[in-house]
Amino acid sequence: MGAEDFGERLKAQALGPLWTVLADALTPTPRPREVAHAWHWPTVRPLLYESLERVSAAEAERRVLVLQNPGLPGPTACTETLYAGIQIIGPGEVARTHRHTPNALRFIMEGTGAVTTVDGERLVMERGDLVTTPTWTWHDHGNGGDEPVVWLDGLDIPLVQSLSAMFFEPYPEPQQPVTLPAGHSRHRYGMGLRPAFEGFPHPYSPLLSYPYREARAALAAVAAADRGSPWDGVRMEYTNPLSGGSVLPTLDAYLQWIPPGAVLQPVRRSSSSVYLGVEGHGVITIDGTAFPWGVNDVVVVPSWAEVQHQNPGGEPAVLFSFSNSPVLRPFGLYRETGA
Ligand code: GTQ
Repeated sequence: MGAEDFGERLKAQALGPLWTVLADALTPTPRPREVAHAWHWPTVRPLLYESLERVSAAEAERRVLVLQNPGLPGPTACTETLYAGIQIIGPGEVARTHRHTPNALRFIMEGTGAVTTVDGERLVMERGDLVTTPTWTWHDHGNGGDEPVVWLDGLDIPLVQSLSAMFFEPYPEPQQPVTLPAGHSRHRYGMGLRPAFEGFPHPYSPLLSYPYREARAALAAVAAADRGSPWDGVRMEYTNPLSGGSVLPTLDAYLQWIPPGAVLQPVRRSSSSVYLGVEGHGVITIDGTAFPWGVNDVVVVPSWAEVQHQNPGGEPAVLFSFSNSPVLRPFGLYRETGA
């Protein structure tokens, strides 16, 4: 009996020969199915505003255009582990309260007057602010202003799905009550102090909002004094003030300054990342393909792709980004070249 027959008899017993698949399983370097891709704001924006007319926030639960990676089959995958979407909420609308095991972060792209409430604390959302809704926290969004508000959502949905750890729960009311004073988490954890009378038992940052006014001022001040890294320029990480680690257990977030005229060095990382243009414009070259970006453009960088940043303009370029590196680091799976 031949090898073919042996293969069939193995298959019938839910067995398989490793020697025929080993080279595809244990590859020398990562082979992500996600591909590099850019979503340009002038293209996305009219479609997003069209969705405002086509579906209500109440019908949609969340009115979001998902950034679907062309290389991945799933409807909610930007990389094998990361989800990204652009959410719009109209004046007077509420995106009702729910909670889920995926962690979420939001970076406000345009509009003013929206708020997110997280476990009883109301957080204002202004352009450039980073607001987190960590795992299993109740959260709802509202827009009390008179214009639509738009933000980038970053979540770990594909990771949580692959681990079969998805849980979701709706809140009994559209909006949860605001039970905490304005500035609650900021006063407790955002002033270089922490409450000495209580611990914080969660695996995420107790700070839920990182205002752009402050982050931008810090970035500009550091960039005035330092060139930063050869690969990233002045890249500052949003941190958990209790641990110094990432803002969310599975997601880290950065604000990055690339000076006028800069051509940075190429780097590969075993994390995958999503970038958002915040100020100015630049070019991210990914495995030899140039992706020019402007304000509110989104660029996805696959795992182990070679990335190079340039700022051909005369103004500083500012990028927001998030990645899955916190999931890799504790297990010795994070690698980067050049470091
Ligand atoms: O705002 O809670 O883009 O639950 C995807 C899932 C946003 C949200 C998304 C969500 C949310």
